[in-house]
Amino acid sequence: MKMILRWFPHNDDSVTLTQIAQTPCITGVATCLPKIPVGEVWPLETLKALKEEINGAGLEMEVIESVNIHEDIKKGLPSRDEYIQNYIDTIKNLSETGVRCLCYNFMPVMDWVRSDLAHRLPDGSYVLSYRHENLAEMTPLSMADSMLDKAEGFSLPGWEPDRFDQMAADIMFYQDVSEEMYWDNIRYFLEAVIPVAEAWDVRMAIHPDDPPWSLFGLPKLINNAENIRRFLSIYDSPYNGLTLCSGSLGADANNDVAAMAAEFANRINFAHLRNLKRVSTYDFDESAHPSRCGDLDMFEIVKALYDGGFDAYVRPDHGRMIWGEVARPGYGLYDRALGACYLLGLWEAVSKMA
Ligand code: DNO
Repeated sequence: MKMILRWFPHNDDSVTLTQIAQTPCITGVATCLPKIPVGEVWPLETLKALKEEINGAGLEMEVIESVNIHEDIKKGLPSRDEYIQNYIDTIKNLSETGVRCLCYNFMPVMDWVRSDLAHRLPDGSYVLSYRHENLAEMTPLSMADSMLDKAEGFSLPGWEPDRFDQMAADIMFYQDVSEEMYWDNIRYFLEAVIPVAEAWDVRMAIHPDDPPWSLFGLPKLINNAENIRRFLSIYDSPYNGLTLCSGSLGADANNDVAAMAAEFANRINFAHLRNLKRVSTYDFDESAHPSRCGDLDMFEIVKALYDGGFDAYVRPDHGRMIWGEVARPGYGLYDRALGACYLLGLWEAVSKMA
């Protein structure tokens, strides 16, 4: 198991590589090139320069989060072949730079969603929170505005401004896309891309839908054990794997995240481990990582991974904003560093108990 932290390049992060390297037992970062428009090939030279910078700080660049998928691929349009070819070329460039794991998602139109990126808890810390009714009342544009409004001037992964103009039209488009049609589009992508990932030794790791239920009538498919089973069986290869995101899946109380960790352990190529507190069926606040701070039993999840033979990348996920830190929501240093140490402690405990 390798413990890593997410980091954004090109002066778009309040956290430095040196700070990450000084955090105990962190071996590398999960990073990205957010300025490259979705659908274009990630250039080898840019990747090499990024790797050099990261390696220079004593850290590895083995994980990319994320290469986003062009909407035409998700929509199943004829132009998808061109974008799939670009995705394939990007995978080859990533491989040549030493990347071994690629986290991505297949969420239509928008990536993760929250109604408040700075929800104040009684202890004065700030967390990401989700209130379903507040979101249902918003338009996609007002939602994007409210997300960016609290981003402290940093870019928000998955909320790149170049998506905004198209959002309303894209949402309309998907009203006629059935879940089975969307499964077909996923299959088409996997059948083209996974053989290349195998040949170039880059393990793909699909991120679950966050939240794991539908909003604006959009298809959401990577959201529970049954659908993940189906997804993994579409292309039965360790290179067609999962990012087990405990916080995304765990927002739905029907999802037993530890059971999923146990069942899918040998197909989990990346784990995002964080906790949350459910407020009602479709409402939740993110929380500090330890089990007693939220509704998820982090010990059971880590134990299930360990017992299942999991041997890939883990990162703490969104942290709270604490100790007066100003950072991209969810991605400050302090609470994620606390989370990493806690998760490393759990891992050491379960491995010594085994
Ligand atoms: C949010 C992240 C997501 C994730 C993508 C993966 O903070 O977990 O943006 O990186 O969904 O493609």
